[in-house]
Formats: sequence, structure tokens, C-alpha cells
Amino acid sequence: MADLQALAEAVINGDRDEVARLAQGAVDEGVGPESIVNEGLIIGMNEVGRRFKANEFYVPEVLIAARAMHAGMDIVKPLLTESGVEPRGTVGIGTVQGDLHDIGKNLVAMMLEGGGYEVIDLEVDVPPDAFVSAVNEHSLDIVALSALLTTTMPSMKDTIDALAAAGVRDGVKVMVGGAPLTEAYAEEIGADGYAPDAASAVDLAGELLGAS
Ligand code: B1M
Repeated sequence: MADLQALAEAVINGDRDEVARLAQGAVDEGVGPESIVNEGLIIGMNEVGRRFKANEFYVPEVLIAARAMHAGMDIVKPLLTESGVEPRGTVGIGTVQGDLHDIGKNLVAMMLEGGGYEVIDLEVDVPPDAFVSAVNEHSLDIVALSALLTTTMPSMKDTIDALAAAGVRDGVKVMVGGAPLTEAYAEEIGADGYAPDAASAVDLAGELLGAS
């Protein structure tokens, strides 16, 4: 019988080989890909997020765990597509113009993927117009903006303004995050939501799209 708790623990321990072995074992036993993601990989990453928030884990452990989670996702992803499980939504994520920090953004992207969203990663130093193009090209449900510098936070507002100027603001939700951000700043620039960390970002995406 597939042990999804052990899979979650292997993610927490950052044991990439064990994650791959257990995920493949679960697939071979006929466990559905959604269960493998929701009851194994995500449970593990949620705990990693909790430990990071509580200063029990630091960045290297988080990245090693995220890499391990990806080893599981690599096995499960093709099956999710095959089984016709609809993504919960499409998210375009990027670090805003002028900002090259991508560790947190990558964690958020991975957690959203693990949470069942299709994620279009626009990478770093993304100008407002590139977010607008992505909304049109990929029919995004959510635009997710990350910033780590106080000097690049205004680029989030520029991006929201560019979405409005292009006439696409009403059709997408905008979520923002990054170490220097606050809920108050998110409100001030007209974002739809702010998440302080990667685990909360998944919850927020669900709330913004009206899912449970
Ligand atoms: Co830079 N850097 N950095 N840096 N760097 C900071 C951010 C800084 C606080 C360091 C300091 O001075 N104490 C400071 C910013 C000061 C400020 O603006 N107030 C700073 C500076 C000044 C700079 C440079 C200007 C330095 C220089 O060249 N003089 C320069 C800028 C380059 C540029 O971007 N144009 C620079 C460069 C770099 C490196 C390239 C060396 C490297 C980045 C490598 C990379 O990302 N590939 C780097 C790093 C690593 C850091 C620190 C040390 C760590 C950032 C990090 O990855 N944290 C950082 C100091 C610190 O934070 N202790 C610092 C771990 C990561 C998991 O957390 O990114 O916060 P974080 O993401 C979290 C949440 O914020 C949230 O979820 C994540 C996971 O829980 N989150 C979201 C993030 N995005 C989200 C989006 C969401 C929701 C949640 O929804 C869309």
C-alpha cells in the first residue's frame, strides 16, 4: 500500500531519490496523481513552509526540499495531464522589472504548480508590458508579482497600471509578495491580494479564484 506520509517526509528531508522512488511506487500501485500531489508532495512542502516560517528551516533546506518535490512532480505531471485533471487556473509569475531575486519567486511557482495550477514563469526583471503580453498570450487567471527590493516595489504598481491601460485588468487577479511587501502596500497599489510566503500564496490563489 502506497505510503503518502513517507512521501511527504521524504520531501521534508529533501531526499530526491526517495521521493522519486515513492512517487513511482504509488503510481505503479494505481494511486491517483491528485492524491500523490495533495496527500504527499504538498503535505511535505506545507510542512517545509511552516518550518521556514518558524525559523526551523533555512533557505538551503527549503531549496533542497523544493528540488525533491520536483522529482515527484516530474513523475506525476504527465499523468495529471493524461487523466484530464483540469488545472485550477493559470498563473503568470515573475519578479518585477529591475529586480533579479528569484529564489522566493521560484518557491512560490513550485508551490503553485504543486497546488494544481498551471504556472507560466516569466523569470526575473519582467517589464510591465511583458506581463500584459502574457495575460493575452496565455489567458492568465492570475498575475503573480514578486519583488525583493524596496526600489522595485513601484514596478508592481506600474505593472497593475499597464494591465489597466491595456484593458485587461478586470479579467485577471493580481497577487503580490516578497520580503519588503505588506498587506497595506498591496492595497495601496490596487492588488487583489498579498501573500507573505509560498504556502500562503497557494491559499490566496484559491481564494482569489473562488475555490475552496
Ligand atoms: Co539581494 N538584497 N541584492 N541578492 N538579497 C536583499 C533582498 C536585501 C534585503 C539584503 C540586505 O541588504 N539586507 C537587500 C534589499 C534591501 C532593500 O531593498 N530593502 C538586497 C540588495 C540591496 C541587493 C542588491 C541591490 C545588492 C547590490 O548589488 N548592491 C542586488 C540587487 C540586484 C537586483 O535585483 N537588481 C542584490 C543581489 C542579490 C543576489 C544576486 C546576490 C542574490 C539573489 C540571487 C537570486 O535570487 N537568484 C541576493 C540575495 C540571495 C539576497 C538575500 C540574502 C536573500 C533573498 C532570498 O532569496 N531569500 C536578501 C536578504 C534576506 O532576505 N535575508 C537580499 C529567501 C527567499 C526564500 O525568501 O525571497 O523573501 P523571499 O521569498 C519568500 C517570501 O518573500 C514570499 O515567499 C517566499 C517563500 O516563502 N514571496 C512571495 C516572494 N515572492 C512572492 C510572491 C508572491 C507571494 C509570496 O505572490 C506573487
